[in-house]
Amino acid sequence: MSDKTFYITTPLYYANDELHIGHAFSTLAADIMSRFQRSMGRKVYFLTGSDEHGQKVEQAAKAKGLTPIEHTDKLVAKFKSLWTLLDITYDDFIRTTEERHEKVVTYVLNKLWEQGDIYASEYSGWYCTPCERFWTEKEVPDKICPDCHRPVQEITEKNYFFRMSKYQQKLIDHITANPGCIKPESRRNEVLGFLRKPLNDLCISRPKSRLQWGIELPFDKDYVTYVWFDALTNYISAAGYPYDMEKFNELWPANAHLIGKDILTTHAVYWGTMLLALGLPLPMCIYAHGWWVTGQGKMSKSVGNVINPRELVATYGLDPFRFYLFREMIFGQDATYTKENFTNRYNADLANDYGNLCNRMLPMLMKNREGIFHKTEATLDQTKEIIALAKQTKENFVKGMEDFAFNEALEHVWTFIQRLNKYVDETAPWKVAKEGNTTLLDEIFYTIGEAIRFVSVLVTPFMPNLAPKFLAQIGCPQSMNFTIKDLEWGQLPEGTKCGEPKPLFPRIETERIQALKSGKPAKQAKEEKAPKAKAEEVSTDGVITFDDFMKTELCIGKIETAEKVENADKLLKLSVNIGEEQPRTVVAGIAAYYKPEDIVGKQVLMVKNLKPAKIRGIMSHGMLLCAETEDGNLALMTPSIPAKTGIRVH
Ligand code: ME8
Repeated sequence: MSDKTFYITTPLYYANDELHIGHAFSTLAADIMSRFQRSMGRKVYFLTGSDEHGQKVEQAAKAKGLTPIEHTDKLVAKFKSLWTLLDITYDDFIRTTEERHEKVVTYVLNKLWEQGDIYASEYSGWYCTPCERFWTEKEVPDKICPDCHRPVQEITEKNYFFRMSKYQQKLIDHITANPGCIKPESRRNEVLGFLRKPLNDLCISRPKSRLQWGIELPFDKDYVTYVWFDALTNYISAAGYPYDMEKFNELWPANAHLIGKDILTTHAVYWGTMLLALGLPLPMCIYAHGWWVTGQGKMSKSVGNVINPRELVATYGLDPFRFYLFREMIFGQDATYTKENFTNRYNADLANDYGNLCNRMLPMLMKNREGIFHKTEATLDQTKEIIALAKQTKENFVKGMEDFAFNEALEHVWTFIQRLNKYVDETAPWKVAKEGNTTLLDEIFYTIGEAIRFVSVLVTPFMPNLAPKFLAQIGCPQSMNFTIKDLEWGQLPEGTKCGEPKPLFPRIETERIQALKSGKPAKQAKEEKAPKAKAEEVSTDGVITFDDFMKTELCIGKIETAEKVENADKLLKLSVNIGEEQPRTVVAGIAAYYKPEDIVGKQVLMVKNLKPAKIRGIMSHGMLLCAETEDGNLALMTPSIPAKTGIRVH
């Protein structure tokens, strides 16, 4: 790993409107990567900012009765307050209206003008005002903008052009020789495909008669600079070019420009050729991630399907929000946000898997070993397996992160957490405590404690507030300041005393759980305020007769098959053998707690004579009995020893 400062950037978001989770996602990706790199011992420079010139901003300000700068000042304050809320650790926030930026744009324009890479020409084309771009006759046969689908107008005017075409072959050669320079691979292929056609030169000016709000061209006072030419330059202006070359040489080339796939061409082609013309190295990697979409496609204000990050943070907390976005999206592909899917992720991964580990172990440690971890030799095969897996998990996590595969990195950690929960089941420390085998008990506790430390250090870039709280719960002093780089098994000191156990991820109560608790189907449980009872059959204190009870036929069933129900994260479709000719199909809301492969073969208690009901198009006939566990999980009721399948339960 080189000593160069890891320089990472986000797009400069348009200061024309407020930000949504799509923008938050790009900035969080850069934040998580920055935190990870710092934890790997590297120096980091993390740049974000605001794109403040151009027609979109000018129009948005006008609509509000403000001057452009009054308008952008207000929005920039909102951008910054969102980044504070999301705990974004940027090193620099650049505004394209700042003098330090404007003077670099002027420098670049002058340099390219003087070297002949910018020229004036009469231009006639079809202009789209909202997109601020020209289209050729061929590109708009129906006179509708291919991007925003609004009408375009024919305009003929003198403009200034950057000789993008001159650098086309150089750019192709660079992208071909550097496979990692545009990621993922599919986006690199997209750019190479685009470059197969001859590139037009880029119109980099706008006459002031049409647009006032921009950086004036140094060689023609009647024009301002095209907003993309201006904005892209931020990546070098913030890095010190050309006035602080010491800083610039430490930072440039950028390690990563994180962007969404919508602005790939501007970054890979416009920016790439601009840098080639300036004689500067190209960024090491442009990473174009996918979009967050809702049921109605890509989020946009005009469609009205925008998810506000502030609301999600207020509802679920910051760290679960940060975690969800990266666990759910395969970086590079699109992902769909739904409330249901958020709740399921939270309950399954955070409340159950991660939160549970601490909640299960710490009270036992306090009860049996006065809350103290003792370092012992690893004697059990399972302990040795956990230690080996911890090391492997760190390696896989680091590899995933270095490759921007955030979700893969997290996947490795969660596989480890799930193995740990099994370790607790297999080693059954509550039994070992009863037998009085304190050496073995210490081995088990230390293994779990050390594993929680491993997990918490790894996930700190994603959950910078709660992961350290897990470390505090197992007693790690803050001063130990564990880093991913130095993470080794066995660093939890002998004699560490655990802190106060507190559930850090309280379960989100879904309608289904409320229904399970109340014993009513979800819809009914929601609709019914008070259970209806027949006065003549049920006494006023809720006591039922033997005959009433006997109306409910309970039996032992054996789960033969289990599979997830498509598009329903909470449901499993089970076929349950209850000794009848055909197994029963039962749809159960347990997918957040049980994986299909874990419950096949299990015996369960089932209500046999429940009226069949259609759930998600599947006829479900029967209901499994479940109970909430002390730590907020859901336990399927099973016989304590194998019983006869199909037998009635009294
Ligand atoms: O394009 N899902 O600014 P912008 C994921 N000013 N990411 C999304 C998203 C979504 N639904 N919506 C937006 C601009 N983004 C220019 C950039 S850079 C020199 C100039 C993110 O405010 C994503 O990173 O329209 C996308 O590329 C960016 O916001 C666009 O932000």
